[in-house]
Amino acid sequence: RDNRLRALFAAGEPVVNAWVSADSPYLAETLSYAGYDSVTVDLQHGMFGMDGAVRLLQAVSAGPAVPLARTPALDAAVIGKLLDAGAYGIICPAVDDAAQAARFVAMCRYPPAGVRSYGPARANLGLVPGYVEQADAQVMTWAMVESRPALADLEAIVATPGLDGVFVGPNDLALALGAEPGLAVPPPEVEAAMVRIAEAAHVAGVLAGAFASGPAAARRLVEQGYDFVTPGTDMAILRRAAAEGVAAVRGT
Ligand code: 3PY
Ligand code: MG
Repeated sequence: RDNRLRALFAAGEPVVNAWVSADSPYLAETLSYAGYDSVTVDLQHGMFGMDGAVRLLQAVSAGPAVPLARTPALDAAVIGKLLDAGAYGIICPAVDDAAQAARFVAMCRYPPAGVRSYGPARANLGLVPGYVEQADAQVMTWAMVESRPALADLEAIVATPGLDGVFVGPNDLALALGAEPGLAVPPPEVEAAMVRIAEAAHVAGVLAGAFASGPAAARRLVEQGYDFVTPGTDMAILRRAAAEGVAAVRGT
């Protein structure tokens, strides 16, 4: 299957992404059918390891959403395995400077453009023959900007050849700026940095993505020009719906 996200981004549509942190293929499959454009399997903070991530990527690809993964670190072995498991894009946490961004892009690309090792496994199944020829164009690369060094090197990071976009982690960015993480709407200094990040991305001709606490915060990011938004995690959705349901039953 082609990575439909590229066409959506080219059409200027805001792309809406779900975030999987629970080790449940059934839940991941349900999210894939729920209307999201993509579903990201989060190996950084999700409650599963690589074996779980493989099953979750399979579950996402059973439905219409594009399967993506967040690697726990800038690690060629982990990134290569997630791509071999069928991720159509990688979100890499804490990319702190342009040198790291370049290494990240190289880990997602086959030689001569990069250093990805041959062995596409599951990734091959829908694209035989021709996976290797197509992979570099299909796989999207998202470098997370969520630290002070990354803000300082922002213009160089967004200029990294082959980088598709930057992706803001508002909670780590809040910690980095001495502000409170986990708020419904990011504190003003974080929001100001996020506006600057989206502008820098667009000036360089790359995409701007971000995590958000929920739908209202994600909508606000779309209004600020963000191309790719994540309205909360699977567990945030469940917690919110559960609390609303209990309150409705109790009449509180
Ligand atoms: C952050 O907000 O720091 C993230 O990485 C989103 O999960
Ligand atoms: Mg983070």
